[in-house]
Amino acid sequence: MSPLSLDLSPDLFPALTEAQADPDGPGAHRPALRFGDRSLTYGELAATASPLAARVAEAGRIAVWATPTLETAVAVVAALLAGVPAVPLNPKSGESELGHIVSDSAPTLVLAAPGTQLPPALAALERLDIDTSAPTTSLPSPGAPDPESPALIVYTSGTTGPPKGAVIPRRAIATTLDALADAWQWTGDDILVHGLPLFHVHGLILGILGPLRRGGSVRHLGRFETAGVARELSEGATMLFGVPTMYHRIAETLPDDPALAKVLARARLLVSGSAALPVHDHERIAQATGRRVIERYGMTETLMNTSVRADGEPRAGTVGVPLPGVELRLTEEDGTTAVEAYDGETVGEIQVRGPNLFTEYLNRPEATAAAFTEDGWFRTGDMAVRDPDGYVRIVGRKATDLIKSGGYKIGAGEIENALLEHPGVREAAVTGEPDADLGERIVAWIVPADSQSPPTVDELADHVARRLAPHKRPRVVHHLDALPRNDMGKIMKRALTHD
Ligand code: MCA
Ligand code: AMP
Repeated sequence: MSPLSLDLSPDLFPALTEAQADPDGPGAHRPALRFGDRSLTYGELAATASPLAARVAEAGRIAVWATPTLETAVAVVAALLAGVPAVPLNPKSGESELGHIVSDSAPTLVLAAPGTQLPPALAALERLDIDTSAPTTSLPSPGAPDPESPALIVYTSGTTGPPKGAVIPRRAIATTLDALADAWQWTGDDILVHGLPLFHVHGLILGILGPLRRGGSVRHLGRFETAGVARELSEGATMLFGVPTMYHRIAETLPDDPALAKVLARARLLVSGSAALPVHDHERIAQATGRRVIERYGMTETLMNTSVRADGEPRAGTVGVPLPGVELRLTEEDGTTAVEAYDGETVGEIQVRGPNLFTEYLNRPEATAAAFTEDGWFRTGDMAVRDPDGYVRIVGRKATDLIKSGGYKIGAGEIENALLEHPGVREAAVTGEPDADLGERIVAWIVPADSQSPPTVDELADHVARRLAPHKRPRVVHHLDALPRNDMGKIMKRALTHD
């Protein structure tokens, strides 16, 4: 592992500061962001984001309607320049999820692209349109914020109850991005392409703030499509970020698309994360392109923990080695005794410590305390083994009630609660089952209120999508006469199998 000097400087975007100081200099003309046919150079981004930063500087906390657009990137940069914490909202969130996030995070303002219609759950908030069209001269940024101050509050699902807001300080963003720069030899010359959503760590922090911190650029596809990936890589993009579902779709497309294989072969780095990349997809891509996808492992609460390094061996099925500055250990069942073995077979829970960690779950001191050991290690809940050379292989998860579908973390409990609010459902249990495209798909097991006319899968999918979010909708529904329960009345999910 190479040494890394951790830059805790509050200036998250030196290239932007430089463009602001010298609006006619060469740095100001470098491309920063591109979404479809709309783009901003560093000079234009500084000129667009700094007046917005001045407008929001007095807000306690802001929400950003995080559509996959230029506006979202500008709004988040403005919040960071102003030192005002931003809560990115999934624009497909349903009423109950949005209502929870807004009442929990209590933003004073919501920033949205002009013309976007906002749902009733946001009606009580003052709205500010994000204007990217008419850059004026940039204004000086407000004072340098404390590195420990909150930068983003990102909502993430747990096994039960509604999502929790992970408070991510500026220090964690700066250090994780610099650690990745070290591991991936990521520089300002890189051009990143991706089509990830902008309300989670992967798409927003790595995919937008990452290139901006390096002084490089990002081209966002609006939505993921293999044709868009091929086009951008053929027009100069050097890196691709995606979740395994995206690489699965690439692997499926490759046999019929030699042009895609050609441009992937030329890319500097193909990176997968947010869930395990199946070895079969890894190998299919390697075979068709001669290139291996590298995996990195992270979490909303910890940002990035490990990665295969650009100068390391990209071994299928592993997430590489701890990033510079990150301490990682495996622990035994008791959660405190460290596993010393590097034998590729002794399983332990991954715990991490380092400047990449979040500060707390907003308004949830008990949940925050429970997430850490007494000596400050964060319990990830991920189970892994370590190879003799230190490579980490994730082999499972402690909680069976967490489902990773399309790279999204989804709690079984929140879907069960939503299903129980449907008049046609008397009892409900939710599990995940393997899915070649999504990794896991959500399965609902329900006892209908009326066995003669049970609700259909579409009805329940719509119900969950409207309340929570479309990616949380069940894809399969089984009807049962009763749920299997133990003597204590607890649902035995392991007994839920087909037929
Ligand atoms: C379908 N749709 C519906 C319904 N059915 N909408 C409302 N009600 C319904 N009943 C819509 C969907 O909203 C979507 O709309 C379209 O139909 C297709 O949906 P679906 O098949 O579910 O998904 P997909 O579009 O095929 O999505 C696959 C995907 C997506 C693109 C891979 O899952 C994705 O973007 N995943 C990324 C997750 C991610 O970024 N995770 C990072 C968190 P429309 O077509 O309009 O969209 S993890 C993280 O950050 C940590 C730190 C880490 O390590 O990275
Ligand atoms: P989230 O809470 O949505 O940020 O998701 C974090 C979780 O995603 C981790 O705890 C892991 O279970 C999973 N994850 C992220 N990256 C990887 C990876 N490369 N391989 C396997 N699992 C991953």
